[in-house]
Order: sequence, then structure tokens, then C-alpha cells
Amino acid sequence: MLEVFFAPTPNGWKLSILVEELVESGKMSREDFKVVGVNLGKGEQFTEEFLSVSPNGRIPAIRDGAKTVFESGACLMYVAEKWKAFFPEKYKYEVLQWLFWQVGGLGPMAGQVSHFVNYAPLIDEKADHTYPLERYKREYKRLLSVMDVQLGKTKYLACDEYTIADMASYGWIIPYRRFGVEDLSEMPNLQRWFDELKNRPAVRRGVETLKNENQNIGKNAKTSKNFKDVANVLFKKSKM
Ligand SMILES: N[C@@H](CCC(=O)N[C@@H](CS)C(=O)NCC(=O)O)C(=O)O
Repeated sequence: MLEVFFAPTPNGWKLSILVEELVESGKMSREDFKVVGVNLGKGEQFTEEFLSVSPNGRIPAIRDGAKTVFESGACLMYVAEKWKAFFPEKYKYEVLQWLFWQVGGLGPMAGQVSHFVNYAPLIDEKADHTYPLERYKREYKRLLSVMDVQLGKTKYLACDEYTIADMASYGWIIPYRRFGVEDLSEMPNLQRWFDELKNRPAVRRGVETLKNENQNIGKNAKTSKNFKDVANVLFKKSKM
């Protein structure tokens, strides 16, 4: 039984989309995996049990019998290799370069945009956040344009096959408007890819996973009554 330690965030969706795609393709059954919710707003990522699976205190992570894996890219590779799907041998390095690009570039930059859009103005009301906000938004938009150029050459990010590299990036495109990109139509290849993935039943189910578990993070931050408590858990008093 594969346990997927998960929260409904762009990094979490990578794994929920992958297991849903495996179910959709008939390679995995629902009895083969279990999604284990980790409530980030309540600090469940810092419990001893979770840290024994994910020592960095971040989701996603997986446990498969005695084997534990953390870091989304490694988790995607483990599951895709074990279930032999979405990681074609022929395009191994094309997939890996886009997967590493996502975990080392798009993810962290988009994460900083999220921080300066959602949290920084509420955490430090007096500071001027203009520079970091503009810097990370600019970099996010640049990375989207890198995707757009690539998607003008291949149907999917790594090659003409749908792979774990696409699943890794998708969740970070969803909030593009809040992250300062008004209209995707100026990046037509990215728009085509985004619209196609958005309509895949497995992608929809992946993004719906534990959707109603209100963690008061991301877009919920501004309206959350216990925002300060959550911000303290995530950004100030954390042990990590
Ligand atoms: N490099 C990590 C990033 C994971 C990450 O940042 N996860 C976030 C959720 S999107 C998290 O667990 N945050 C909890 C916290 O900041 O305490 C990966 O790709 O797995």
C-alpha cells in the first residue's frame, strides 16, 4: 500500500494527479494507495511521525512499505518507475531536465510570489514589499514564457508524450492571475497545454483531492480568522 502524504497545494497536487492518472489508465487500483492528509496550517508537518518520512518537514512525501521518499520530484519518479507509466525510458533525460527545472526553478519562484502576494503584506504591514513582489512576479512570468517556447516545439513539456514533468508544473500555473499574469493568451502554447490538462478527468480529480480541508493557506490566507496563528506555524515559530 502506497501512502501519499498530502495537502491540497501545488506541490501536493503533483502526486494526487499522478495516482489519479494511474487509476484512470488502469495501472493502479484505488486499493493500491491511500492519501494521508497533512494539515499544514495546524503544523502537522512538524510531528515526529511525519518528519520520519519527510525530514524537511514539507509535503509531498510517500511511504511504500519500509521505503520512504520525500521531495516531490523523487516521489514522482519512484511512483512512475514502480507503476511503469508517464516516465518513458526513451525520453528519460528530457523528462528529468523539465522535472528538475520545475523543482529548482518554477516551484521556488512561484512559492515566493505566493508568499509576497498572500502573506508578507499581512505579516509585516509596515514594510514596503514592492521590490520582492515585482522581482518574483517577473521571474515567474519569465519561467512561464520558457514553458511557452518549449510547448511550441513539443506537445507536452518534455516530449510529445504526457509525463510526470507536466504533472509537476501544472499546479503552479493554476494561480497565474493572482501571481501577476493577466492573460495566458499572450503565451498561446502554454494556454493550449494548460487547457488540455485542466480538462483531463484525472487532473480534475487530483486537484479536488481533500479540497475542502480548509488549511488557511494560499488564497485562503487573507480571509482566514486565525491567519496569524497559521502564519506563525508556517513562517515564524517553525522548528525547521
Ligand atoms: N522542494 C519541495 C517543496 C515542498 C513544499 O514546499 N511543500 C509545501 C507545500 S506546497 C509545504 O509542505 N509547506 C509546509 C511549510 O512551509 O511548513 C518539493 O518539491 O517537494
